[in-house]
Amino acid sequence: MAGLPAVCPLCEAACGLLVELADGRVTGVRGDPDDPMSQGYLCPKATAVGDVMADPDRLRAPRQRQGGAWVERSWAGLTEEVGARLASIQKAHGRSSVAMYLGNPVVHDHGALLGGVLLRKALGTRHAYSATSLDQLPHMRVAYELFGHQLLLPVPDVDRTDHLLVIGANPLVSNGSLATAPDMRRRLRALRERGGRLVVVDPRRSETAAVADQWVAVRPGGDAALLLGMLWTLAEDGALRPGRLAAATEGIEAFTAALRPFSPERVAGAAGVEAETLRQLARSFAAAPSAVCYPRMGACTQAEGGLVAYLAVALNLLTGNLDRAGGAMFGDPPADLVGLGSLLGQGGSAGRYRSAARGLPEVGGELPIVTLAEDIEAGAPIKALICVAGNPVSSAPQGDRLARAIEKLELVVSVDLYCNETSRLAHYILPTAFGFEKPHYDLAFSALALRSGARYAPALVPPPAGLPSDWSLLTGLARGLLQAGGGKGLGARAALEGACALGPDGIVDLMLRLGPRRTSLRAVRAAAHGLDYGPLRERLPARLFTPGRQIRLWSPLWEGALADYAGRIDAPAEPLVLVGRRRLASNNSWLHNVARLRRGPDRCTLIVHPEDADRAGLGARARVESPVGAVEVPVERSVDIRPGVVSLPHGYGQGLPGVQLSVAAAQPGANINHLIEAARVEPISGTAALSGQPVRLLPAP
Ligand SMILES: Nc1nc2c(c(=O)[nH]1)N[C@H]1C(S)=C(S)[C@@H](COP(=O)(O)OP(=O)(O)OC[C@H]3O[C@@H](n4cnc5c(=O)[nH]c(N)nc54)[C@H](O)[C@@H]3O)O[C@H]1N2
Ligand SMILES: Nc1nc2c(c(=O)[nH]1)N[C@H]1C(S)=C(S)[C@@H](COP(=O)(O)OP(=O)(O)OC[C@H]3O[C@@H](n4cnc5c(=O)[nH]c(N)nc54)[C@H](O)[C@@H]3O)O[C@H]1N2
Ligand code: SF4
Ligand SMILES: [Mo]
Repeated sequence: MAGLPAVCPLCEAACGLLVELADGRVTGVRGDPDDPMSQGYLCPKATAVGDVMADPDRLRAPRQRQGGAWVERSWAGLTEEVGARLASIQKAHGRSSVAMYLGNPVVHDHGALLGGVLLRKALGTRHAYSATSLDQLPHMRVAYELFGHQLLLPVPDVDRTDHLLVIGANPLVSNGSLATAPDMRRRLRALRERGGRLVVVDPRRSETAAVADQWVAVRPGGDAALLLGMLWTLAEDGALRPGRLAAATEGIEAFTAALRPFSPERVAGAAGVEAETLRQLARSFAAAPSAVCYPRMGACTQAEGGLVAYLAVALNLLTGNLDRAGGAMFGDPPADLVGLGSLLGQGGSAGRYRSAARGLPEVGGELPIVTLAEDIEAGAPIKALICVAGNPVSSAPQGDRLARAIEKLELVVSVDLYCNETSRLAHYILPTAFGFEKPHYDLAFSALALRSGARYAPALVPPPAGLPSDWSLLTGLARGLLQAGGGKGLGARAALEGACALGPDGIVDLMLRLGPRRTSLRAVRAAAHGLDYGPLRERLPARLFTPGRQIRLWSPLWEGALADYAGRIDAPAEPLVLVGRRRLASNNSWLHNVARLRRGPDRCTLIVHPEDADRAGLGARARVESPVGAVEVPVERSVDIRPGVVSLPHGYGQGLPGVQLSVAAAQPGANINHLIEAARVEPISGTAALSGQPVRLLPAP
């Protein structure tokens, strides 16, 4: 089978594909062996791209809710109409009266990403939210504080390291996150074959922990304690040797002094890990020729997420493993969003304004999504919401409460493929092109890839019924808004018209020309399987965006955070807490309608240690209760989880009224976020503490 080169838009691995088409339909997909990154790898979800494109439940026309019923609309004049309604709300109630939420798939489409940023700029609203505050925001906050740019995120150099310490990531299922490295199984096998060591810190023996040299069953939320105990040990051993970057780092002494209260004996209880194990973890990390600590979802979407993200950078830095081969390196993208952002004076921001009810700070121009419902309830002047490729009613804590708050708004616009948990509440659903109907350039993930490279895949088929791309829809809404006198006016209009003259591909071309490789989109396109510029290189201190190009390891922020943590480290452990997990054959909330991925047994199960199951008298099903909700789910007994911890996947629960997902709703499962308290955030960035929710178990019929 030959097949046309394409890129899988579903996850960060961004595998190269070869796609076979017949009559405009996808009839076959396989991995592209000539793709320099993925080398022929693909996962079972790749076929789902074609399934979503052809899904009968996919919306093929825009629709408007009129008197409780959906009415199909034509595209003619529609973006002007919606833009004008947004403008009139802004004129009556101020620019921030229109809220905007950008969901995860926005980052997987350069047109959606650029169009989303432009629309957000045009709106000029302070009520901007995204999936970031359910995900990697702590890492971004740390990058901004230490390196001066919120997108300067270190990537674990998995292919060259001798020691990989994974904290709260499960790349064998997630296929890697903030690390574009397709086929993690092969890469981890290669690590061990060259004599390297894989250590996984996770309350559950995850699929990745199961192939590791060592599984450390940390207490949920105990990772900051674990890292502090490790750093304390190395300080005591005199083994903190930052090497080359010592001269470019401010505050090493103050940081080291601040470790004093956190001896392994002192932190062992909070970590839920023996003091001796903490010493061993520290010493084997420091002794390896190269080593990297890789903290992800489970490490940052928890009560101490900001500290964990910070301490992981500190561990890499102070053992000489930051910005070196086999350590934590910085991406080297030919189209460089980081460089461009700082050219525009946008390395990031924090605390310029705060959410109304709880006073959580803005980070990078966004407020935490957990504040949206409470701010609407508290009467903040939010009257409208535009939700782009996102499903916060499913993906954010207490989504049921968010749904009730959204129902109070005057105008809700969903830009989405489906009528799902969130878009069912909209006044307009504006569907777009998807998958191989859109061109692909990895603007975001090329900056997180283990190798420097560039790859462009053109659209392979036209979208059905003339659906617009996300780019043209979002820029159309921005134009409609500005023309009707809403938004930020002149400056935004000039930026929008300039960007529209180029188009998303033109912008990428310009970025490639201005970027470090001085290449062009034409050159990239000429290489059908992509250009490969090789492994990552040392970038510091030149790549730093801080004054004086210094890594700001120490500041009052961290001083305060560590002092606060010392004050609560001895708090008694909750008897039972909930953590999440992912499944290979799903993607957050939205691939549940693909029949091919739903074969086999119900996977929305609660993993419970037999001791906990017996104590609660559980049979086949359990009722899980938290202070904010309850769900009933099938029980899966397993010793592969720390006692006192239960695990439930996220993204389920499609059985809500009005959802039009026939496959998913037939076997909807339960939504974990109905149990998670929106009040629980990590204090540094306001990111939702999705993990570590206290719960109670009861037998269910
Ligand atoms: N409890 C718990 N909650 C979690 C997580 C967890 O681990 N546990 N994970 C969190 C994480 S990491 C994330 S990233 C978020 C994700 O949360 P969200 O970004 O809010 O939601 P998704 O589930 O990714 O839904 C994406 C939506 O985009 C639509 N879509 C897909 N492709 C396109 C496209 O090309 N164009 C348009 N216009 N729409 C498209 C889909 O139909 C779907 O409705 O969830 C978070 N929520
Ligand atoms: N198949 C599939 N792939 C996906 C997705 C998907 O939904 N399905 N979603 C994509 C997205 S948006 C993202 S952001 C990535 C995320 O990808 P990863 O960062 O790899 O995250 P997860 O797979 O959720 O794994 C998180 C792990 O953290 C553990 N954990 C929970 N709490 C704690 C804790 O307190 N401490 C520690 N140390 N561990 C803890 C959990 O048990 C779990 O094994 O995956 C992406 N890839
Ligand atoms: S790992 Fe699977 S879902 Fe992710 S990009 Fe590759 S084929 Fe697509
Ligand atoms: Mo994510």
